[in-house]
Amino acid sequence: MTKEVKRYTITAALPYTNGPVHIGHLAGVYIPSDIYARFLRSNKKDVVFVCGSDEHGVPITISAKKEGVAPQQVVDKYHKVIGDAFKGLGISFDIYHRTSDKLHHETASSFFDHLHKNNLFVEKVTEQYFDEKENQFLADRYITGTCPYCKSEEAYGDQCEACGASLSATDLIEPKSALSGNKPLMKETKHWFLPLNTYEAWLKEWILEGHKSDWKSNVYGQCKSWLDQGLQPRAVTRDLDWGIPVPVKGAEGKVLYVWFDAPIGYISATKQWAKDNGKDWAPYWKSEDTKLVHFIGKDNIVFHCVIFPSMLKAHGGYILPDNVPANEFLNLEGAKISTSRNWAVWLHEYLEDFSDMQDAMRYVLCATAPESKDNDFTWKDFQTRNNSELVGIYGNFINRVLVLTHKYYGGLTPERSVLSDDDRSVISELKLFPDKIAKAIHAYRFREAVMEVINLARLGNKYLAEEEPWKLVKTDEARTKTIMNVALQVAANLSIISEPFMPFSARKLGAMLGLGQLTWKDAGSDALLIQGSQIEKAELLFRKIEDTEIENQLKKLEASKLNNQ
Ligand code: B3M
Ligand code: ZN
Repeated sequence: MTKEVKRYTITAALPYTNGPVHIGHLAGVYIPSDIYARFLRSNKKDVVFVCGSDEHGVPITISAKKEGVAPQQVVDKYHKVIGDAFKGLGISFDIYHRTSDKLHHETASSFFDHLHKNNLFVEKVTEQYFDEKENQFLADRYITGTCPYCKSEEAYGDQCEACGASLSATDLIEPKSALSGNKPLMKETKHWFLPLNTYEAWLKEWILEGHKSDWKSNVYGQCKSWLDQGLQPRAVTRDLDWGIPVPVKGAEGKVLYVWFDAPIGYISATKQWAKDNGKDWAPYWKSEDTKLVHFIGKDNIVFHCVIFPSMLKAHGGYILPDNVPANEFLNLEGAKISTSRNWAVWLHEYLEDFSDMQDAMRYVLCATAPESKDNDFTWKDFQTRNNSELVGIYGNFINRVLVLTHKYYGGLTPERSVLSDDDRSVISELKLFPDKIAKAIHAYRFREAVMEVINLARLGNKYLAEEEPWKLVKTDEARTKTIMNVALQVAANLSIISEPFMPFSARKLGAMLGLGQLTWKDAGSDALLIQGSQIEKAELLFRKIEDTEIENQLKKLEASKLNNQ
């Protein structure tokens, strides 16, 4: 018996603030999570949608060293760039927090302290790679080498980004320091370990039995291969001077491992949001009638399905994620997106170059999302989908309906008289769309869901093409009015069901139709627009993308390829 859900806590992976976000992040995490949050809000659910900047971790200290500035300056810069870019694309977080914030330090520190005080860590003195020249221990990201699994020469000490394998530094072949380039030596240091092995049996029960049918196969498969290999204790502290100090006497110079503190960032973000909005944060993380969903990319699966749940289980009193619908990777023009090689479409740059086309990117990245396997973004396909689907189908339908309503009736919704069989079949098909889309969204199949929006616009176009009101307007006024009334109801429905996916054009369409704030329960109705209601002048919902605009983008990519050779 499925439990009643009273509220939803939706988390989106916290982007590292050592660079801007790109279309791969959007397709993998931020667009699906935003669609899910907007859809639930449209259904009047109690939702908190949290994200924030992931400001610790070694990549940031590497960027700071490269730029010759303090890590705080690096994170301040990109926290703003990323936060502004998300706003620009309509990613509707209830809060976009940050892990360098005091409240997060307190939250993560007391979380660690609780586990430590209850002896839930294993303390171990181990040998770690140490860079003599830099006189510092090397955290995982400061060690590069060859991946033992896929032989990629750019693997890091904690993870291989090429094949997603989670690594320990000692797994690397021919390790070298990312600071000095020298071969590191081994030196003793004490760290605190989360004994994942003690949670292995429980994780197998909770995931491999409990989520066999509702977690996506790419997620379930990665969890299974991880659990089948057996879990080892995992260090949750590091020898670093940037991060959250380990709250234990004698642990000076050590900080919480970034992947220990970052997921707790979801909790501290919720706390801040609750404080800002006079709410109690606890039910969103502690009540069994809360549905917790983590939106992430596939390289974060082990942290969100194995490590963070083990931390929550160890701590006690927290709920566990109901689902972790991770997406696979998006490639760009046939190559892996790479921050270091600047092979990416950066969100903040897209918003500058296509300032009026937020929904086009939202639509295309949703329609081509790597939901079950890696996918490829090409600028040509982006132009084609925008021009043929958004402009050619959806925009064209809306424009025809509004132009004809103004031409025939001065922009007033005409009355409807006797319905024909065709009218009835359109109206009965219309009623099915909200549930079809809802079902797909609840199953995290956003590609399928957004195609139904286009299918409703297709239905509208087909109806107009078959009924040809322009041929009847002089001879059969009552019939023409009925056709235009039905077509207007289809347009009104599109303003509701498109909102989670394309909020900018949905708002514009709603305003043109003179509709108030409609919600999902209004969708499916064939009486959203009453007779005589004023329809505003038709404005284009979408514009065509010219070949020159695409050529410019491809030139930009080629230039970055040349700069990185
Ligand atoms: N900062 C994102 C990444 O691996 C990582 C997510 C943290 S979510 C708690 O790119
Ligand atoms: Zn690898």
